[in-house]
Amino acid sequence: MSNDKKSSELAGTDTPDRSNTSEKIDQLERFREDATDRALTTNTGTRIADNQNTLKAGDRGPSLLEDFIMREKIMHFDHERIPERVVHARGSAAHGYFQVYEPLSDLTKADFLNDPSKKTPVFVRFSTVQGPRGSADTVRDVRGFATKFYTDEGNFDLVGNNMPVFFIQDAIKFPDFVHAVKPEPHNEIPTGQSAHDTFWDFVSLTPESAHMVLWVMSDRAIPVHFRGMQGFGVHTFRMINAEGKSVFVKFHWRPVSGVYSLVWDEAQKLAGKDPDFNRRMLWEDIEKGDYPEWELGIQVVPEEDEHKFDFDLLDATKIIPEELVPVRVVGKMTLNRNPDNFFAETEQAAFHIGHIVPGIDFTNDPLLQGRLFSYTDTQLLRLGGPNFNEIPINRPVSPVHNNQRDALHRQAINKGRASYEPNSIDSGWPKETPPAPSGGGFESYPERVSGTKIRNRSESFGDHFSQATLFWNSMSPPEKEHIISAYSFELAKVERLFIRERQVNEILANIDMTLATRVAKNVGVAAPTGPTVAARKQSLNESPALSQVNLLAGNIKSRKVAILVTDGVEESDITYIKDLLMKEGAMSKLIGMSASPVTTAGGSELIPDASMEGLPSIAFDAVFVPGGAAAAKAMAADGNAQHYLLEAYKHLKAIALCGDAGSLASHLRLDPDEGLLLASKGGELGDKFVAAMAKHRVWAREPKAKAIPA
Ligand code: HDD
Repeated sequence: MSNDKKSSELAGTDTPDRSNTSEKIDQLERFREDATDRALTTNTGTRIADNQNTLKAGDRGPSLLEDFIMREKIMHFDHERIPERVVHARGSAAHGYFQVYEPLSDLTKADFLNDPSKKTPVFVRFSTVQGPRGSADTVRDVRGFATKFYTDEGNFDLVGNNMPVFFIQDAIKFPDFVHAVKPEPHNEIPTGQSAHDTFWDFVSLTPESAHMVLWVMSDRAIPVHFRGMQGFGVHTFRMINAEGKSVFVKFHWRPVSGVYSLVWDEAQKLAGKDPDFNRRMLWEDIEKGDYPEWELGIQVVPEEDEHKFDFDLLDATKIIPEELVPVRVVGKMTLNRNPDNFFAETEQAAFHIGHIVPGIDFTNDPLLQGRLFSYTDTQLLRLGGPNFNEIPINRPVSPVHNNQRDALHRQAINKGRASYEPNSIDSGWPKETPPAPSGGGFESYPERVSGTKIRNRSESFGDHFSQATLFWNSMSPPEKEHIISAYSFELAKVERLFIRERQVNEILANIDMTLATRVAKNVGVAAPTGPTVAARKQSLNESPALSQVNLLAGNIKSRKVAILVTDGVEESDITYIKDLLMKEGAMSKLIGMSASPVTTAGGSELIPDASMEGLPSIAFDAVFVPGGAAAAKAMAADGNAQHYLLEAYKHLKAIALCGDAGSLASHLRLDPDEGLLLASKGGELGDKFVAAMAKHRVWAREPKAKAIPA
């Protein structure tokens, strides 16, 4: 790649190129193509006169083989698809930047974590794991949260998930796990779901998965928006400072919007009515300038404390509870630009846990170690050879020079005759850079390693249930109910009774007997008699930081409200609520019984943004119904309008009914509660409406809401 300074200025003992990052990004951006005002050409630059007709022998005659224009076009089209990712195939992404708050020089020499004035460009891809590229967004699944930092010292990829643990402890089990969770091999069913025999067969035989499966059965697996998800690096990493001192680190992304989820019925309906729900929200929020933000947090463990926990830091099925090691918030990431081209950017992005920079290093976590092989290997197939880092989205902003040459799809035109080292023909260039303090070349942490060559799992990895129990104990009552429902839903779909029994008796009974007994009853399995594994003494019984109830933002910024309108609606209520929501940073849309204009009680015309069918209540966080006698009467008589309100009520959303619209509550036999609000004027319930939305759901309503048909 020759998009940078002269090599002689960069290598050897020179410091890394610190020229303006935005200049370097501009260099990368030269790959972005805009065809406006440009002639249509072939791939070899010949301008095309006719793009409508194949070259033929006469108007009605046979096509001619010499038509290089048609053949080139069809050939390219025939090869448009590349293999989708074997996991995390369904995803969407955005560009943005990261800025550290304070220099972290005490912990790391990584340049992008030491200069608060520096905006490091990032590209973030969110994904589901199980389903193919075209599957629905809102399925119950882990979400991938992969961040590529284009730092001045090379790319750093933080390839994490929205859950802090993983299903397995050793990478050699990954193909087994993935084969089990993917659609079953004989009929390729089910898509985007773990509710089937092979998944539960595997996890019920693999106790180390107990903790992660509990997370997947929790509300974390059905996020409303990507911007409402936490992210985790999962593994314990190392940071190394300029003095060569190392600490252990866990990475956290904390959404500024707070953490919140769908309810299950809503998630299932969205999968059908808007399979692109998460993708669309990310896109629309960025387009309208409401940028998703996350703070980066780190948990830091000094080397000398490595063995002081009830669990092993190298075991990816364990968290470090925040009550034991608090999360230090160190910077912020903002996503502010949508990709121009899904394929070129999102699909061709190649993340790799092995893309690190000086100041960050690996640990011996056997899951992490195996990933170091897998991510490069998979790109060879997916992106067609070893030059995938030359694809624009994968190019670093720092200079690249080495003696690697040739191979499929090579972009760089390497000058010089020496592609080996040492050489004297090209004066020895490119040369190594010594590590800090004199240079800045990457140096692995000189961890002392010794041991017998062995295939074995350390005994310190042997406790599979204590942290699952910790997670369960930390849930609020509604969250516990949802977990019970999720296990019951999934296991009820497992055809083989012995798999259901094994999961209940050998896994759930070791997490919590109430959980096991309740699920057993729901899936036709005899109640378990007790745990099969003795509980281990733990230093913590609960971790409040794990419950989403404690992770809300306390405001309604970016939330979405449906304002239901029809003829006779009271316009002053609409004006009031729109102003209020705008002030709070929330968004509203006018939803009509059809998409046709409506006439307000005062005689003015309003054009709905969508119809009730077009944007159902599941697309919103709350519903507001303005006053107006004729409007209330029309809605009471309309099945779609009734369904809209009943569904919002069932999904525990805030609902405001103003003036005459209040009669809809009694008509639908809904009792007012802290989220179902009635008042003669919109202005009287604004604050309560905002407060109810800020709590995200009216959990106290849940038992009553069960009586409403889905
Ligand atoms: Fe992985 C993709 C996250 C374990 C092998 N993984 C992939 C992506 C994410 C993760 C977010 C999608 C990246 C993107 O958007 O392109 N994976 C994880 C996490 C893990 C994990 C958090 C455990 C802590 N993965 C893991 C193991 C292996 C892999 C143990 C193999 C031994 N993962 C892959 C892969 C993928 C991948 C096959 C598929 C496509 C790709 O890499 O580029 O190599």
